[in-house]
Amino acid sequence: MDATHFADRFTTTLRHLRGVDLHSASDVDLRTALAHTVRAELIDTWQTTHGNPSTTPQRHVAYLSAEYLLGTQTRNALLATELTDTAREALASLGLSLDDITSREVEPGLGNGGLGRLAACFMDSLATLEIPATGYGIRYDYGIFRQTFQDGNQHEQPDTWLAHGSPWEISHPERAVTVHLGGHVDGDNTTRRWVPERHVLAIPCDYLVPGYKSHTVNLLRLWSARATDAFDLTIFNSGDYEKAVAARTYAETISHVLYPEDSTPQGRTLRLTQQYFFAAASLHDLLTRHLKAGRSLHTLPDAVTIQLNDTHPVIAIPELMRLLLDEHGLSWDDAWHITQQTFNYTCHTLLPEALEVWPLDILGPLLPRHLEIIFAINHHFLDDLRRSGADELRVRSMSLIQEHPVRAVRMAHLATVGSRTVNGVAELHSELLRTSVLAQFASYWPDRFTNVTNGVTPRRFLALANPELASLISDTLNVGDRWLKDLDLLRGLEDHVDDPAFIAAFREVKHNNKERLARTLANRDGIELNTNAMLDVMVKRLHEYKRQSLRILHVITQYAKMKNGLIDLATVTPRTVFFGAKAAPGYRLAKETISLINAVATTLNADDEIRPYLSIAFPANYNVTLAETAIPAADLSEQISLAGKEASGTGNMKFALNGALTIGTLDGANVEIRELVGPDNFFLFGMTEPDVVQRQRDGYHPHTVYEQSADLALAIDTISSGAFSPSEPGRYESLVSDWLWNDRFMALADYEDYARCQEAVDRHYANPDQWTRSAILNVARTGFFSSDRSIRDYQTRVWQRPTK
Ligand code: F58
Repeated sequence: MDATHFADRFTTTLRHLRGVDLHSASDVDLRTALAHTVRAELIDTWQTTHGNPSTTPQRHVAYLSAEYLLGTQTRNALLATELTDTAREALASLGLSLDDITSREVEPGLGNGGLGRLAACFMDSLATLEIPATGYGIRYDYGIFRQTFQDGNQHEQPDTWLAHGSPWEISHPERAVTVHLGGHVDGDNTTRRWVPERHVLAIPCDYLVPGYKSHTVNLLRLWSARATDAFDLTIFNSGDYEKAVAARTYAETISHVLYPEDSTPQGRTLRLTQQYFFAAASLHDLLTRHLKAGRSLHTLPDAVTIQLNDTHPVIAIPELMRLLLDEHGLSWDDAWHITQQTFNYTCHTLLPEALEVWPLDILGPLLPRHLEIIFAINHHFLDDLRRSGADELRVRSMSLIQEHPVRAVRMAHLATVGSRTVNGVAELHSELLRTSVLAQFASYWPDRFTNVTNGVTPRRFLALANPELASLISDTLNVGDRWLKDLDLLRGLEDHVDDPAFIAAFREVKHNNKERLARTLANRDGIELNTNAMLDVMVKRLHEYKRQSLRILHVITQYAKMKNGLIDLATVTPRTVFFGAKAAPGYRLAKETISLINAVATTLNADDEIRPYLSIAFPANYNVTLAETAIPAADLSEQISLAGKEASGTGNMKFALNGALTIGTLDGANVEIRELVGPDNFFLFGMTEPDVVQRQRDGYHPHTVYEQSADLALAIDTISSGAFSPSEPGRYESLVSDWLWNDRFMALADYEDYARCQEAVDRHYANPDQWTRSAILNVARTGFFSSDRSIRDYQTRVWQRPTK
């Protein structure tokens, strides 16, 4: 398509779809028409990809995830279809700017953080690698809350991403699937029949997922809940209008809002309803397609492989069993074989409190037949276990049912028993799954466990986010943009690490990215960014284990020393410390940490003497769109979780790929990043995972650490003195006392080593050639972290394994 053709289609779409002409078009009209113009291209490709599933030789991948943190769509679709320049030229010929139109696009924030963003990267890579796949999830009316700060405290506003419609969505109410809930189970020992009490409709809302320069467009199918008409009508006829409205409300509540949790599941009925709602609708979709293609249910595992993104969709395991047993009349053994060979489970955590359990008194009333099936699965499993010689202690600890503090289903156990493969998301994480979290399962089924280290899509996080670096890479490597599909080619940059012209160009790109971030922050937040300072960035959900507290304590020490004349300002490497973080609404300590960071920011940024050397930028509402501007501008990437707690991290990979150096612990994928970039190009500090275990065994007393570290004490005492809360000196007492007497994630224990390591960062930065060299080597050596590589690993280690 050339620019004239594009412009023509665009203006026609504007007229026919929005009923306006160029002169009367609003921002929303322009955005919508642009999206539809590009979407039309994708639909043509999509029809060839999904034309006839029965001729597809590869297993179809079904990715089940309660979250997809997509980011904006238009620029990505233009990139994938190679229409960016065409669109730019076309719009310019109409007196419009592509960048203006796309910069106002609203991102669908249908995820909390890393897990949801990973799902989005994987969808991109599946399509790019031309693997037939469908992503299934929930179309929340409201995504992750919009964060605002009032007096430095986090407030949550509803995320109204659908206010002006969603031009990328194709909704099919006529293809609604009915999902059943509640009720009871009838029948005798041999035939069981679920008699549900309620019925809701699941409406498929489809998003096209284009592969980059590929012939594949996959589908992301998000389910939206609606009341069934039949249900409404019965009640309407009885004249009870309030009850009818209540039924509608009940149904529509299911997909109304994303739970803004980060790692502690809250065990609410609505959450389980959401999980079952999308798992059931997705399985219905998969089975219908399978049967329509004339295939037998016995061949399901050969045709389809289902990847469970954490335990949120794991209720699909008993649901498939129910369909096979109750609806299709298969024997238990056949149904179990099919089920167990179809599912695979990815675990994303190491925190015990993040492992989902569903109390029987929630699960039973909502899904009575599923609970029976879970008991039966457990019965068979525990029998086998006993036959293998396991003692009762082992049997109890591996059971799918926990007895204390309340009887509940352990979803990670159900997932492990019901899946062909279980994987962790980084080498260290997978190892810790095998040796601690799921150790007993790993010794029982050693072959079931594997690792697939996470990755990120270079299309969004390099080509779109960092166009200047992308074109520098293309110019330097001389392979066009082939590297975007084969990220290991970045290795070729190592040949240029001593080339002065390349070094200068690389440095200029980084500086331009800082200028771009500065413009964004000025417009978006009214924040002024010093583009001549080192940009030190910590962006991620706020959680104790990630240790934003460690970062802010060190900033406070530096500030206090500068104020007290303990640091000669003339020797200081100027830094801006950038934070982006949302806290779960009910997470008190996390919200206090946000308040503290904002208070310190206010104090530092208002101090004319200090600000040129040390300042804080903490824009509210960090999201994918802001990440795309912040990450390319960063010099230093803070990945400072307590070793053994961050499953992988994916932000860490995005920073390294964009030429930031990492200061980090040996945790998650940091371990692999450091191995690849080399110890000279990575700032390592802190306890290792075995150190942590040992220290906890020996008895950890944070107050003693405080007494022994003058610098740490200086930071904590400065807070306690009310330096950041003059009208209320005791404002941060709860944080301080938690550090001194609890400090579950041992921020204090790692403080001294962290401070030492930050000095090494300053020294390295003081030598720009040395720093840039390290930054280039980070880019050159981290091609491994493309999500294309992750997906290839899933193909060979998980999806293409022969069925047994
Ligand atoms: C994250 N988990 C891990 N969970 O923390 C991170 O290390 C990893 O890189 C990433 O997954 C991808 O594997 C995560 O983001 C959630 O957000 C859940 C949302 C639903 C409630 C429980 C936490």
